[in-house]
Amino acid sequence: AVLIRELDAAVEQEQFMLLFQPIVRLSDGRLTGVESLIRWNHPTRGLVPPIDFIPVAERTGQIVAIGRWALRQACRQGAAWLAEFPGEAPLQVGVNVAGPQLRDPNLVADVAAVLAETGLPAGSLVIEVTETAVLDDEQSHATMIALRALGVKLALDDFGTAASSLGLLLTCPVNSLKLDRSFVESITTVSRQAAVATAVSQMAAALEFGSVAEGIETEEQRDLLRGLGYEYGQGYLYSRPVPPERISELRVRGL
Ligand code: G
Ligand code: G
Ligand code: MN
Ligand code: NA
Repeated sequence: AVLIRELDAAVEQEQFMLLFQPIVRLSDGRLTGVESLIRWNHPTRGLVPPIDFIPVAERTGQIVAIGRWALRQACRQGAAWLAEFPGEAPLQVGVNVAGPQLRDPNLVADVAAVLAETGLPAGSLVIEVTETAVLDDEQSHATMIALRALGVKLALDDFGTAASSLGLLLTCPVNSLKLDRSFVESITTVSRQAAVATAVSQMAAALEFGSVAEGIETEEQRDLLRGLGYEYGQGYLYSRPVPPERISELRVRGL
């Protein structure tokens, strides 16, 4: 297990790095955005995957400091791409924000400060929150409203996996839903998965949320999800999470 003081050292010494996974428009396969995904480059253990330290950091509260680093780094990178590809539609940059971060009273001020510091337009930042983080929590709701007021976009991540009620969608101020990859995994063979994916797509459209399908690994899954009306997609079919230079290369190649 990860030690708390190791994580403190990691924050202090900036032992983290961000990878970026492409998000594409399903109708034409164009790159429209990225999701930033943190990695911990531990001095002796090597690359530690998020599953081995994010849950710990959420329990200890260290996720707030880690998340602040990730937010700044992602916005810096987003601004760098803007400067690198001035004529093109700006990439949407997704940043995962965990429950304790959303409940941090400084989050909105931090986001505003980072946008001002990096020059990334607020509309290029997409904050990804989970159902669990926003459920039944007035403070989180107020925070999301304040983020929207800054012009930042919000996405409901891992949609369909938490014990959320559909009523959440009536009040949750998000711009888009990200269908969890567990519903995509067997979508071409398990008709019940396809039924759920269909219902989510129709509901997203009716409620005027954008829709993103996660975990697309095959062309069959892509074709099916595109047919169901999913606007955007993400998954190994397109690309694994990659270093920022690889995203630049994709842009150079006209994706
Ligand atoms: O990249 P990977 O599949 O290993 O990510 C696993 C999980 O770690 C993701 O579901 C994501 O929610 C979480 N995660 C990745 N990067 C960040 C980050 O920068 N901040 C937070 N809070 N969670 C992250
Ligand atoms: O929970 P969140 O959506 O933030 O997590 C994204 C995670 O999903 C990342 O860790 C990423 O590596 C992983 N991921 C992205 N695309 C695929 C995929 O096509 N298949 C699988 N199995 N995992 C994926
Ligand atoms: Mn995510
Ligand atoms: Na997800």
